[in-house]
Amino acid sequence: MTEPSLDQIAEELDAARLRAREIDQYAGRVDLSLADAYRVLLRGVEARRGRGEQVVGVKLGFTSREKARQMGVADVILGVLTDEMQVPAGGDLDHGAMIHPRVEPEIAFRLAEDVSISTLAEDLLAHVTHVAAAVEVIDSRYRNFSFSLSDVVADNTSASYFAVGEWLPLTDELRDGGLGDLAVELRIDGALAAAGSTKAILGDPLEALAAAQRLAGTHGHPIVPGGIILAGSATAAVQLPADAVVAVVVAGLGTVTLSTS
Ligand code: OOG
Repeated sequence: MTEPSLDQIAEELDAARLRAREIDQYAGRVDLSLADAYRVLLRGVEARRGRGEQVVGVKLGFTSREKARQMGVADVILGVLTDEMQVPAGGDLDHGAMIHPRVEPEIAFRLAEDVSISTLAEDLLAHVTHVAAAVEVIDSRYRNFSFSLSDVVADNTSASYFAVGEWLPLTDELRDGGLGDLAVELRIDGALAAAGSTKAILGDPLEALAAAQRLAGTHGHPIVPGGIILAGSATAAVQLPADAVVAVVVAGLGTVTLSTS
């Protein structure tokens, strides 16, 4: 049997997402290197752009040890966010349009409006202007959320939807260790579903910026003016039920909610 091309893999993953139908992981049947997996990811993004979506940022995965342990992987990964994935804070998601969604408490950074791809050669942190509490919904296109590192990268790091709370200026105090140990809560219908600290995100979420810079520089992710960087989950992911209200509370940064129907 011939192996599918990178374009075919990108198309299969795109179709699985659009139809909300899971597929088998490629590991074990297709030899997909990590570099090729990133090529598949970026082809998938190109297909979405071709349908009118705009890139609004990037997202990290596996920045927390607990998250990496939950999924059995070891490396930090970087996906791409489009405008179609962004839900307004307090917005609603159609649970039936997803396969087996999970939710994660995160923090988000925002880049200055004058940032361009050449910024990648510089210190990305110097171009961050704002920070916010964020919630990410991941929805692996693979059966049972079972994947290898290359599989999950090809699948745009399970990116599905996200919402960002009120943007706060990234003050000198926050730049200077103030983001390093903030309490994080994930609540579903008011009940505590997961709790942790921003410390779980690479020891300090500012480290996520260096990781994003490194991965985007290596694999060619687009970095857009005013772009959002989701720093990765502070806890293990939690199953997202239908007809629920989800709240992420980050001490000092505020709360962001979304609901499902
Ligand atoms: C991959 C995405 C992980 C995070 O914040 O760690 C992620 C997955 O677990 O399906 O977004």
